[in-house]
Amino acid sequence: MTQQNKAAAGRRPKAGDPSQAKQEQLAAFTSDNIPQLTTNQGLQIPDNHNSLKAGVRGPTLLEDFILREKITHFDHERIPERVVHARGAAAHGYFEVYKSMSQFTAAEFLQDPAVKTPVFVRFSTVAGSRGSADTVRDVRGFAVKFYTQQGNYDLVGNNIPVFFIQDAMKFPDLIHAVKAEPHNEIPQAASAHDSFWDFASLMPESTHMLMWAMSDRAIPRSLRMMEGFGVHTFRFVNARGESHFVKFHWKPKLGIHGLAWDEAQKIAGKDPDFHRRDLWESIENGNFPEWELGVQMIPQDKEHAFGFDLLDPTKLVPEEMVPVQRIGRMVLNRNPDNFFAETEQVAFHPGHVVPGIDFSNDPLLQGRLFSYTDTQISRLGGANFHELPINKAVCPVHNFQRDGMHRQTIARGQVAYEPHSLIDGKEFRIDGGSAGFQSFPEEIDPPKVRRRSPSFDDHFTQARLFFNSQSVAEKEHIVAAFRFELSKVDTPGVRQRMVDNLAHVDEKLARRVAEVLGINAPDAKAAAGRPGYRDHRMTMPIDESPALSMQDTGDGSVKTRKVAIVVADGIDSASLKAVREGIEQAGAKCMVIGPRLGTVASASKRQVDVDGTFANMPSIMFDAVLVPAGAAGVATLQANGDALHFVLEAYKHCKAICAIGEGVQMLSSLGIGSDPKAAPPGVVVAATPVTNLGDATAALQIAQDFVAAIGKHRHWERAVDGVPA
Ligand code: HDE
Repeated sequence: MTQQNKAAAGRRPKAGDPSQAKQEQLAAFTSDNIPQLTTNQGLQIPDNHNSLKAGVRGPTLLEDFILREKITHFDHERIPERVVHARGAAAHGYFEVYKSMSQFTAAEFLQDPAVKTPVFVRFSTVAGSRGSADTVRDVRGFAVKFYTQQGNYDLVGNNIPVFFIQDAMKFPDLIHAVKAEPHNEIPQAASAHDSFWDFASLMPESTHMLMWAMSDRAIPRSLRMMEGFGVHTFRFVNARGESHFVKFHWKPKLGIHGLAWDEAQKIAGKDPDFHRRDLWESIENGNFPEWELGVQMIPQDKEHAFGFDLLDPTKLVPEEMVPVQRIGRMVLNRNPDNFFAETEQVAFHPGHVVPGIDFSNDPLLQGRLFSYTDTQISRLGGANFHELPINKAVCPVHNFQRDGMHRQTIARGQVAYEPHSLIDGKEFRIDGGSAGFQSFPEEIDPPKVRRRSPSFDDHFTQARLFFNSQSVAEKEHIVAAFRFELSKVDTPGVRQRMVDNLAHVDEKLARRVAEVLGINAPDAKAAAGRPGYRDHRMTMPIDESPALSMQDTGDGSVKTRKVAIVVADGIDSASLKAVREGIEQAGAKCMVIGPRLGTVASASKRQVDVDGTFANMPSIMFDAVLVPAGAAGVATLQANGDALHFVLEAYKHCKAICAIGEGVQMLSSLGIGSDPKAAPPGVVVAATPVTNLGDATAALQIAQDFVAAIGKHRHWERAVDGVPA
């Protein structure tokens, strides 16, 4: 680790010590030296409650410079929100490489496993405004800023590996179509409206990305449980100037998991901060989210070996064709101290690269290289946004750029130009040798054209590959998502055009989507006759790519999963104890949910603390539900509509459910199969209260079965169409 890196890492508060900032604040306020309120000039303020008036009942005086300063500052507190990715949450952490990548890249932060490079990561939704809900159906931004000794490197990616469009020229159109419609600003943070599907149906190149956006990838269970992708093809360049094309991946340790769509919509109302709260709390609790950085590397001379174009951002490189090598890991271990100063003011840019990482000619990436600095200038108020603490490089920065709004640096001396000789009489030179960033000297000598490469003309093969690679349940969710979205489109012609396009992905998919939309059966030929349609089919050597499915990802761990224990007066608390312990030992968090806050009295007159109510902590806040034993308690629960809804809704959302003793009757009364030998997938039934089993091993077994069921995330194979929750 270099000295500077050590210093940078050392400056940061101890990882996982959430109380540090609070303690510092508390210390300041409890010492004898309580900080005085002052104006921004440092003038002590004697009274922060009353403005200066002509008499106690008289008008406020313009003279009140203290009031004026305070109100003026308040009036200017807001800055423009990001034009896309406005809603986000972020965290600090570090990245470390497993072994030197010098064979492929000269990037210094990818050389030494002993170096911990500080990172700041911002996750976001794309379409919604800053105050919109977290769990909407949308792509998630996954932007990582590495504070390296060679300058800041930003990997500004998404949780979906392809994009809607192939050329930056279409980006403003895409965003205008997907954001709320301009005449009435409806709907907020949703793609389910006419203008988005109008555009998408007229841009068949978006079909592959639409398949991903309609999958559960677009409604993640947690920001900690999603993949990240650099999307474009980049280059690694080593010290000898040799280049490999590279695709970047972030692989989450916890696997890739989604919500149920009904659940996602309900959470958007009940807890719009669901994802940012989850990220914040897991870091506060020391459960640091972790990803591995993966790369797919393709030698320069294999550029044309794939049947699709590596420069086309609507295509991915299947992992079965080029394996992902995991080269390092990233851990997020510190929450920001101040949302505005860090999460809001952070300025990412795909053009923030370091020596050894370079661009490809992907026309979408090329456009991005312009956009990001440009947008920061209006969003952050000028050209000096790189001086904000969160954006500042940790290595020395030296150039002759000067002045501008809010300049922090005080540049000294007479010389603000280059070349120069006035400083010490010698000529100042920039090292023109091999040091610093060198663009890969790709040979280019083409004519100027405003055209799309014909190698970008296949719009459906990879959409089909994605669909073919999904599990049965995942396919069902995609059908349901298309149905939902298109049913929100008022214009039948748009619905028709979209299903006609889908017929080129999968005939059955298109037919099933069309069935509920009050339109004609999909017409592949009609789609093929429309402008924008291209189907220059490329040969893919594979029909399926298992790596594209979310099923069975992660290590089955239940760490940080949330389990609700439903209670009422008369519950058998003893029956709970061993099972609860087993769940908590496995790393899940249990919360007791009842009809009211405070306590309920167990059958043996013990007071059981209640953490939340059926109303304020509904089942959608949990991954699993435990119904304990106790005849009186279960009878009370069965008479409570909210409690019944709680369990049934969790069942409908395919969550793990465990019932013990009389709790099993509650399942039966809800129509949930409760025969221990033939319980539905993910339902663990112990007809005898654990306490009566007289055997700790039996309790342990129930806990283990329940933990295993929670570890599978959701039991999507469960038949729940008829469940009325
Ligand atoms: Fe962005 N994008 N983008 N984008 N993007 C922005 O920059 C843009 C694209 C992505 O957490 C903006 O600072 C253009 C692809 C993320 O702060 C803006 C094009 C991918 C974030 C912008 C694209 C992304 C942004 C808005 C097509 C995945 C949030 C605010 C040529 C690889 C970063 C800002 C954060 C943000 C422009 C396409 C990812 C306007 C012109 C493809 C994760 O500059």
